[in-house]
Formats: sequence, structure tokens, C-alpha cells
Amino acid sequence: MAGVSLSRFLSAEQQAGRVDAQLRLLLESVARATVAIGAQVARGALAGVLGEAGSQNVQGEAQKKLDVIANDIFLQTSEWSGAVAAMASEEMETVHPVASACPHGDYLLLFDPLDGSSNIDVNVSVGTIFSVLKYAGNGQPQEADFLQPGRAQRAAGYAIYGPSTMLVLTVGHGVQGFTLARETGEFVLTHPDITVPPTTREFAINASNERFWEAPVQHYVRDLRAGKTGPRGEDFNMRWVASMVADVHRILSRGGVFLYPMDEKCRARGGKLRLLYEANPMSLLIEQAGGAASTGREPILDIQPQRLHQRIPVVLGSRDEVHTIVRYHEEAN
Ligand code: AHM
Ligand code: MG
Repeated sequence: MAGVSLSRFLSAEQQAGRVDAQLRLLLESVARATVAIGAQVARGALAGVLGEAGSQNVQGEAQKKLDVIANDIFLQTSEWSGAVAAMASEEMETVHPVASACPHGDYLLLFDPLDGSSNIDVNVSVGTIFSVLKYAGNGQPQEADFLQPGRAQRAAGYAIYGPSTMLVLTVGHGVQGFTLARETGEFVLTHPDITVPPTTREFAINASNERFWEAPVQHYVRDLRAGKTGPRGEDFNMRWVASMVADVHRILSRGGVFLYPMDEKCRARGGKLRLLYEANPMSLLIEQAGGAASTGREPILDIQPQRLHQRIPVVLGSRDEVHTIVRYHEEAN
């Protein structure tokens, strides 16, 4: 199907019974939101959108202007899709109900409107991450309705605003990558059936946190850095963009492992990355592409969430390497 538009791809998925009409509408509106966000990101300083917003989100993090703008764009675009019952985002403390004037749908939409915020002002790739759940209840959805394990996701994906804008998507049947054709404003399927190589010699971790990591992660990274002369008998390369979207995109493109492990700085909060709108959608994409995703101790997609903004340690990427990291944790016990 390479070369077809996102609309045509989704239409074929609907015919195949893999998405229903509402999910198709929802994914089309998510795509429109990412095009709008990408346009703001691309205009950068020209649009006056760089810098701090002067506010904090629920996690106590300083919001960038673009965090707030991207959140508003996502809300407005999705609200009128007719497919959403409620939304939740990194930038909002509580669940955002769909306004009564808007048509209500059967899905719950979670998102990190602009991931990699620290990279906005330095013109390095950032992205938008999203996760779609089914709403089983009636009436106004509550926070508890969003607390579904990652395996229950009906769709997940991200947009990356890099040299080109791409949308990478799964509806539970493999992973497809679309590139934005700026002339037409349409996403075109350029990377059908993405798979992650099972083995790798590349890892991504914020090495400045080394002294705060748990023993198994310290041990694992020490063994990688020892290279050919160490226990792994091979040289490893390291990359860290500090935009999860960009690091995961590289792994989906050529393999690798990404770690944001538990460390002493973030232990009280449960980890650094958020389960529902960062770890879960990325884990579904990685598993759908043949990779693996774990906290180091259990598969991320099996975790029963307790809170909307819950955080979690994340290890994901090439399957064999993730399994090796899990073994380091088991052996430490
Ligand atoms: P954000 O959602 O506030 O941008 O934070 C998440 C980001 C990830 O994109 C990235 O992997 C990580 O935080 C970077 O952390 P660090 O600043 O420790 O390098
Ligand atoms: Mg984020």
C-alpha cells in the first residue's frame, strides 16, 4: 500500500474491519491536529511561539508556550471529531470532557501534545504522542475510565516534527509510517509495516543520571561501555536526543534500546516518563513492530494504571536487547 494517503489507508482498514467509522474519524482528526502543531513548530521564532509560557503543568514542570498551544490545537481539533467521549493530556490536571455542544463518541483520547519540550527552543526534533482507548460506560467519563492497561489501546502513535513531519501509527495490526506532503497537506504511506531488528548495538539513556540508577542498569551500561573487551564482546554506540519521540523513531527505523529507568531522583514519583500517554503508546508501537517494552521487571502493556499521570520506568526497543536488560534485573534479585 506504499504511496497511498492516510485517508485511503484508514478507509481500507475500515473495510477490513480493523477500525470502525468513529476510530477512522478520530485518527483523521489527530492527523489534522499534528499538521497544525507541526506548522507552529516549523515557524518557530517567526510565530513568536518559543520560550516559557510562565505557567506550570500538574507535574510541576514549567510549560513552554508551544506546550500550551499544542494542547489547545489538539483539544479543539479532536473535540469536534464526533468520535471522542473525553480527553486527557500531560498538560491538564484532570479529564477534559467533550463540550455538550459537540457530538460525543465512544473513544477516550490521551496525548502528550509536545514531547521533548526541552528541545523546542534549540530547534531539535519534538513530537506529539497519542493513545486511544474505548469508553465502555455511559455518561461523562471519569478518570477511572482512562485507567486501562496498555494492551487495551485501540490505536496509538506519534507525530515527529523533524526535517520531515511523519505520523507513525498502529491500530493493532503492525506499524505504518506516513510522511507529510507539505504541498497537499496529506500524510502519505512511506514506511509500510515497520519492524524493529531484534538485535542491536545501539543504546539510548541519559548517562548523566548514572549515579542515581539502580544496580542492574548501572551494571548493564557498564558492560556495554566496556565494548569488545568487556563481557558483551562487542562495541556499542550511544545516542540520546532527549525527545522520546525522536529516540523511539530512530529505534523503529534502525533498532536500538531506549531506557529511562528508575533512578533515585525520580523514585518518589515512580519514574520519569508517564505511563498512559508516553510509555503505553510507545510500547504498543514497539511491540507491534516486533520489539519489546518493559519496566525492567514486567511488560509495560500489562500494568494496571492507578492514576492518570502515573509515571513508570521504561526500557524498550530491539527484542533481544530488552530481554537482556530484563535478565540483568532478574539476576540482581
Ligand atoms: P516532556 O514530556 O516534558 O517533554 O518530558 C519527556 C522527555 C522525553 O521526551 C525524553 O525522553 C526525556 O523527557 C528527556 O529527559 P532528560 O531531560 O532527562 O534528558
Ligand atoms: Mg512527554
